[in-house]
Amino acid sequence: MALLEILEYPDPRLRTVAAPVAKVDDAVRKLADDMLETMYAAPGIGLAATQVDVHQRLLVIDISEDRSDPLVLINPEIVTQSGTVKGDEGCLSVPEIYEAVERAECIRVKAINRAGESFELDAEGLLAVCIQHEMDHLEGKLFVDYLSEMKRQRLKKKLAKARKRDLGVTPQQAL
Ligand code: GNR
Ligand code: NI
Repeated sequence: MALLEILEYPDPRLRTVAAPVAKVDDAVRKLADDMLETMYAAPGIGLAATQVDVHQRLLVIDISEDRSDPLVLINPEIVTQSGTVKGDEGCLSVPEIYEAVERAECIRVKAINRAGESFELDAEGLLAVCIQHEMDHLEGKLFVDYLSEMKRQRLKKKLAKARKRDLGVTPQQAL
């Protein structure tokens, strides 16, 4: 297993639209395992292949308290959806930012599992939100895209400052 590097906003590679996985082979299973390890280490409750610069339609999720329920969704598609909910979201590619986003409340998703078998899953609550968040990544979309232009500009500045701070440079010096 291996830890993968997570791309951070505004990296243009996060805007790539992922291609369907043609065949679930050992390379795809290894990618899923590495993504799970990366997600657990981050820590996060979900991770899309796009975030580790692999542009294939694969995502991993584990919303369980004790991190014992890994889910691998390959070529996921929303079959039906209903209701709306608005809740705060965060993203490993947009560190330290949390904002409210509106999502479908209940979804039915069709996907392929790590054995290459097709399955359907009914989701609501945090799981439904997380699946929609991850599927957006596969379309090159980020939760900050749902915010107003003003909020997004403010957030970009905040992220740039945080990055300079993490490099040990004060914003004043960085000018
Ligand atoms: O770890 C994560 N937490 C989270 C919280 C609320 C809504 C969505 C998420 S997904 C996020 C991990 C991530 O960035 N996945 O792409
Ligand atoms: Ni994310």
